[in-house]
Amino acid sequence: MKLRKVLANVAVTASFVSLAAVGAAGTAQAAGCTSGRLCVWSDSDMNGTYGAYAAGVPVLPASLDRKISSVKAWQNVSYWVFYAEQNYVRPVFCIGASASNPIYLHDLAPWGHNDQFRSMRPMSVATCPAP
Ligand SMILES: [Ca+2]
Repeated sequence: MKLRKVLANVAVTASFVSLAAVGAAGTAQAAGCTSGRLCVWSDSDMNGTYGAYAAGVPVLPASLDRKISSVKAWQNVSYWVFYAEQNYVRPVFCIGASASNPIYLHDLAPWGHNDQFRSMRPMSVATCPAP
């Protein structure tokens, strides 16, 4: 129940902050952030090392392992679940996005998840596993 409430708050916040989503620094890097992908950055505000994924990542590259600070979910059809351990162990956060509602989280620190994630994957159902 607690996790579902976080999701609702993420959706509201994301639609609010998306007005300022495309900063000058992140625009070029986000060019590869195409429909259906989850995009992540090592720094806040879509800066630093960048990765875009269309499928699950059981082991993040060293440049992003426990370094992700901002994320974008664009036109995903499912929820992306983030884990505090490799190989999808210990789910701690998830975000949902639709074609009409891209989600930008400029800074994971306020959510208590900065530099935490070690693996992540899309879930086919619109629910998040219990942490
Ligand atoms: Ca970071």
